[in-house]
Amino acid sequence: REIAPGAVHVPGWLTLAQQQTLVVACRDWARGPVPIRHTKLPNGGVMSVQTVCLGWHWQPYAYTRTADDVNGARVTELPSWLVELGRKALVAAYRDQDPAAADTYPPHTCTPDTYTPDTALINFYDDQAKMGMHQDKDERSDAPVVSLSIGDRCVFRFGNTATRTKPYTDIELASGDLFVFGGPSRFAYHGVPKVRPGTGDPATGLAGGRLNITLRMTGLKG
Ligand code: MD3
Ligand code: FE
Repeated sequence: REIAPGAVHVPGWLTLAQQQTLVVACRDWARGPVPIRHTKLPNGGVMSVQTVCLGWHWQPYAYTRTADDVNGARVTELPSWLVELGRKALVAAYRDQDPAAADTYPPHTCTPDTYTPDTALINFYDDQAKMGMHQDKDERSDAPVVSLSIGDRCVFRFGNTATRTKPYTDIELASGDLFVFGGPSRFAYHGVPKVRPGTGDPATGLAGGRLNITLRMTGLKG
């Protein structure tokens, strides 16, 4: 389950009830005050993924408190229950995997007890949506990123820190999966080359697209 140093995949970590709670919450956050939207990039591009943020608004390529590229509204607060979930995610991915190497990632700057994510980026993928290879480097912190996947499966591409091309590893992410990216993997290139339409379970209300929630520490104040 350790894909690379600091990059740990925990399949099926979220319970069905947690996934359903997150879907309901995401539907609510997507309505506003800042509605979910296809982010416009400064180069004129438009992302195929739709995104809504909590805590801080990701406005490519900076974090702000108000969504000046959407409607100017202040973003929804990050609820404390998501901060708690992020800490439990670090325990599951790092401490529980290898108690001897407990709290190795990132090197002692952040343990599950001090991990305090201040932003969540919620991405919705329809059948055609993709995310190109990129690094997440708008945060002023090397604390781990926690990723939660819900709904349709996808191919997640985990690369290297030097280039957006090979070598990379393709991994299937399914509903309920946790992935944590810390330490040497925090600034690796990654992307989502394809979703697998129709692979979510309609019986549980988890069909019709893919949700990914990432928890991050921006390192910003105010
Ligand atoms: C590895 N999201 O929001 S989650 C993103 O599935 C993003 O929506 C993808 O990439 C998605 O920036 C991938 C996995 C992920 C998230 C953040 C990372 C992997 C990461 C940050 C550093 C390294
Ligand atoms: Fe990313």
